[in-house]
Amino acid sequence: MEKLFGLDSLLEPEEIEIRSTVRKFASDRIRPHVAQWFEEGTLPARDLAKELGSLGVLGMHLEGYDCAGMSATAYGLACLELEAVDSGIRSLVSVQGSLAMFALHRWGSEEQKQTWLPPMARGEAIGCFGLTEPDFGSNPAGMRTNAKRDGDDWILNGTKMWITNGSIADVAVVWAQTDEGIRGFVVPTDTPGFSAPEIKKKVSLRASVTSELVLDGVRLPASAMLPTAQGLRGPLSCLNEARFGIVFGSIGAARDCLETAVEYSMSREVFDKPLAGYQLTQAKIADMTLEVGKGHLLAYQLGRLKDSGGLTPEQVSTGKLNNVREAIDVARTCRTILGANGITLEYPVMRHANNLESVLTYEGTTEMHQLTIGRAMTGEAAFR
Ligand code: TGC
Ligand code: FAD
Repeated sequence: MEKLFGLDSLLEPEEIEIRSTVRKFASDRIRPHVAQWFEEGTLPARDLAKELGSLGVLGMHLEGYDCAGMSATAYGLACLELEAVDSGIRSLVSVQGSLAMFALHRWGSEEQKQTWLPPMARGEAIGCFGLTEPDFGSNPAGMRTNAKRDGDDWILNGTKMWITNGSIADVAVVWAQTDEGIRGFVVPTDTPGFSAPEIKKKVSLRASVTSELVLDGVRLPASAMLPTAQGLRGPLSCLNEARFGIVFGSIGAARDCLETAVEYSMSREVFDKPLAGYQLTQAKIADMTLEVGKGHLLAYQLGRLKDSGGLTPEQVSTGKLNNVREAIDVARTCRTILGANGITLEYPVMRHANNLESVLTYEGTTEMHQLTIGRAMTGEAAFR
């Protein structure tokens, strides 16, 4: 990849160093165990969160409150290296840093920030982000979860669905309808009336905790509301952050599949010579190399735009749509190169392919990003 695209020439030495540190952590600490976690449908999330906190990747691109204050590009590279091992690990980091911590950092009161951000940056407290509901995923504007005033307090009722980190979270950022439109609430998960049953039987993102959030008369003080977020703009601004991480992360998963398939093709003999020596195999490898290289270039360009403060939601949609769609295509093609071995957890390829099915859906489906790009190109909103 490097010899064809010269990608490192686009990075600062400090960014390359951060990438190496995260790559080493992911290879030493996560890769040896992740297939087993995936098979068992478990994740030692509490321990991992503390280690990821020590590494400095939780809320890595946020300033102050014990966050590392790194560039957006450096944060993207960390996501890339984590997702090269498993999308579930990148999800843990995305939801913590880009959704829950970003929501508090961007929209929270000083008290909310002081209470939650430092322990979250250290991985001592885990956060989740409740936007999606059973009947409202792509269209969160229709959400039914509501918050009603009772004196100075708020009472929350409703159900959130498909919430990453839900059952292990110490704090949930929950979005709800109020008389003033959609508002965000900071909900300590030990509040009476809050529960988070885990969703089982997943065949994708198995090394990740996914939960329902049930809010049954959850009473919160007035200070629990995020004071400056009003309307859908609040949660959607957080999605931009997490989608940005996915632009990089998905290409990490694709790179891992491609490296695995190239290595396998060189050692696997078919019809008396290595699989790598056949033109059909090389055509697959060449085409995938182009997509993985172009995906890196797109991610780096969006990183630079974000670092200069000029990244638009439409540009994030462009990266999320392209890189996830190409990554899943690469994963499936790599699976063909591995033959039957490709369907096992001995190799990471089908695990990545299955994970990428979730990544294709969450943080805005392919169709939502097509519609966003369509609107940017034509001026016509075709969501409804
Ligand atoms: P629309 O009328 O377009 O906009 C409403 C208000 O929001 C503003 N806005 C944005 N602001 C910041 N960033 C964005 N990307 C924004 N998009 C829109 C907009 O300017 C407006 O503001 P204002 O002040 O004028 O009110 O809203 P709509 O109802 O038509 O919806 C648009 C649509 C479909 C694009 C949006 O609803 C959408 O993105 N839907 C997809 C939902 C989604 O992605 N959910 C993700 C849930 S979280 C998750 O999946 C986590 S997975 C984590 C992991 O494990 O990694
Ligand atoms: P739907 O909205 O029902 O969509 C179904 C299909 O219809 C899709 O193909 C969609 O693109 C298509 N569609 C919808 N509207 C249109 C239209 N107007 N035109 C054409 N096609 C359309 N959410 C959170 O809030 N927090 C989390 O932490 C979180 N983590 C997740 C983790 C996992 C593993 C998964 C799988 C999901 C997670 N989600 C989370 C939820 C995720 O964001 C939603 O699943 C996603 O937004 C899609 O919503 P939906 O599943 O309800 O699909």
